[in-house]
Parts: sequence; structure tokens; C-alpha cells
Amino acid sequence: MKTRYRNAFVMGLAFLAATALAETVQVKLKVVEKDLVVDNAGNTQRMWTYEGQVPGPVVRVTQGDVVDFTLTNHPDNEQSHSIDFHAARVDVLDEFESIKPGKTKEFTFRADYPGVFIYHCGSDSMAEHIARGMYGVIIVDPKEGYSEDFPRPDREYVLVQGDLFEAGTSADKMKMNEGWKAALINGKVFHYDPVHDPNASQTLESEPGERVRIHFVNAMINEAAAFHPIAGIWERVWDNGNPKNVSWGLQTVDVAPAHGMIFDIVSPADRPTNNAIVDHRMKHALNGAISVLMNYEGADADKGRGDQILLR
Ligand SMILES: [Cu+2]
Repeated sequence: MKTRYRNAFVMGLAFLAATALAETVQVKLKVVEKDLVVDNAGNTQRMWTYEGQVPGPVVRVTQGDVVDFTLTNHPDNEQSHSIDFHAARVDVLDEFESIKPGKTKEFTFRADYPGVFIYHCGSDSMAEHIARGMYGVIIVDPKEGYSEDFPRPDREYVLVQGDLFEAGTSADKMKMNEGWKAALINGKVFHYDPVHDPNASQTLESEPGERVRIHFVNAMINEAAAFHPIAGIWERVWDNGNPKNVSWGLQTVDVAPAHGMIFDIVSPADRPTNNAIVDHRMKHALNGAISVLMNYEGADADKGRGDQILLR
């Protein structure tokens, strides 16, 4: 009898723990239209942004969490804007509707599927709103946490690839990819590539042998990204970032526009090495989509951790 009571008590605790794990997470994003630096030389272009940044802030929740979301369109803006969370199952005409400058929109959704998802503006012309920088990443960590099949990484980086068009390109031309100028990695051309751009001051870093996890999202409006680590192999790849969708030992993986995937790379433990993380489509790589990953003893311990998973 004692045992039965104890089992019921333990089961009760387990139930409490399970329900306590799912949280309501408040997320607020403000749309700001502003001139923003788009390369390592400091050149600016008129961009439309979430929170004044391209990409917008990384939203991170756990599978099962409810996101209590508020979108504000700053009163100084000229355009109507909206948000489309790919991690949400809602009504496109309701939750994802456009709001005018000065207006606010609140809605909730439960993050039912784990993975790495894009969020973006869906207002007309969607091509222009995305191409001007209205995108970001929501990571939904699996409720089971890490396991042998989905190991804990030593470092994590978020890389978002976007477009840069010539200033003044019309929405109709953008839609057809006319006026395309460069590829942006986390908002800048050759952001982490001092090899191709002497003005670049940052690289991704890790210690030799560490498991580096890259949450990659392709925010380009028309083209897939052929994601490849030069001088390395993707140890494992999870399509959409879902632990159930695992592939092993891949070289180049096409990531469709508005898709996200998780890529793990493990460098040799016995020597320092460098990788160039590229979109292997040469027109993208050689116009900005190359990032250097340096694996060396004494790598910056903060990089790839905490709020430094997306290096600004
Ligand atoms: Cu917009």
C-alpha cells in the first residue's frame, strides 16, 4: 500500500514536471525602417527590419511552449508590415495580417514542431519586404532535449543568408531577381570572411575537435543555397532541424528559400584547421556567401555560446 501511494506521488510529480516544462514565452518585435550598414566597409542601404537589425533577433523556445507575440509597426514607418512565423499553425488572414504604421498586433501560437524556422514579413510585395531584411530565426528546441541521436553541441552559430539588391530596385524587379547585387550573411556581405574582404573583422571560432552546430536559414527570395563546409564534411544534418530527420556525412545540401536546417561539423581534434562555410553556387559564394570557421586552441570561449550564437 505504501508502494502504491509512493508510485502515485511520483507519477503526480512527473505530471507536474511535464506541465511545468511548457511555458508561455513573451516575444515582442518592433518594425523599424532605417538605413543600415550592409557590408564590412560601412556602406549603408535603406532596410526594413525587425528591431533595427538584419536578421531580426533570434527567438528561442522549447517545443510545446506558447509564444505570446506582439508586433509593433513604428509610427515613423511608411509601410504596412506583418510577420509570418514558419513555426506557427494559425490563420494567414488573421494572425499574419498586415498592420499600418503606429499599430500593434498580438497573437499566440504553440510551437508544436522542433526545428529551425524562418520568420519573415508577408506584406505586399513580399519579395521587397524580405529582400530589404525583414526576416529572422526562431529555434524550437526539442522537448526531449539532447540525446545520443541529437548530441549537445560545444558551440552553436546562427547563419542567415539573404539578398542585397541595388538601391532603388523596384519590387517588381526584385521579384524577378533583377538588380541583385550580393549575398548577405547575417546582414553583411562577406560578414565573417577576412580572406575575401580585408574589412572583415570577425570569424566563427571553435577549439579543434569541438562539435559546432550551425542553424542555417536561407532568407533569399528566389534561390536555394548549396550549403557546404570547404575542407570539412557535415558530420550530421537534420532537415528542418528536427532530430527525427537525420542524415550522415553529407557534403553539399540545398536549402530552399524560406527553409532552415541544422548542420553539425566536427573538426580534427589533433591539429588546428580552418573551414570556409559557403553557398557553393559561385555567384552567391563570390558575392558574399563565404564564412570562415577557425578551429584552433585558444578560440574565444564566448563565441558560439549564449547571446553570441549570432555574431553582430
Ligand atoms: Cu514588411
